[in-house]
Amino acid sequence: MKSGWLYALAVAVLVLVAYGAHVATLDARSAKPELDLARSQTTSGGLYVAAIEPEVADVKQGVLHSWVLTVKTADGQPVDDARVAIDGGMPEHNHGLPTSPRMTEYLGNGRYRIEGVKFSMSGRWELRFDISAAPGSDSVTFNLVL
Ligand SMILES: [Cu+2]
Repeated sequence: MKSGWLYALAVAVLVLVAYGAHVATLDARSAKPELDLARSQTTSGGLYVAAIEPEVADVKQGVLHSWVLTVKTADGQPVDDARVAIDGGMPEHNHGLPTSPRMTEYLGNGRYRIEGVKFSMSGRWELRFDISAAPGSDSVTFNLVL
């Protein structure tokens, strides 16, 4: 009698383990790579560390707003005299930005004002910055979810 219970318990455990493995496999198959929403990123070539911050407390859909892009070298020195080009869009929808944001002002200490940003719909947006300064040209892409 006792061994019957042990047997039943062993079967139950095996079923649970098998089910868990099955679910884990399904999860691994359907899981997208974790979306990196960090507002500070190293540029793709490693030349700079760039950070973005909106100048408004709340980034709303359909409203023009400006951001501050901070550019530092990999060892933390502020980068001035950079040329900055902005691009972006919604990768899942195959469309770009509804406006043409521009860097309009150098604020000092590696900080650049980016004006004319607008997100016209909810979902995942990419904001890409091409940065050219004395150390070289490099780019960085940020993900934003609205
Ligand atoms: Cu879209």
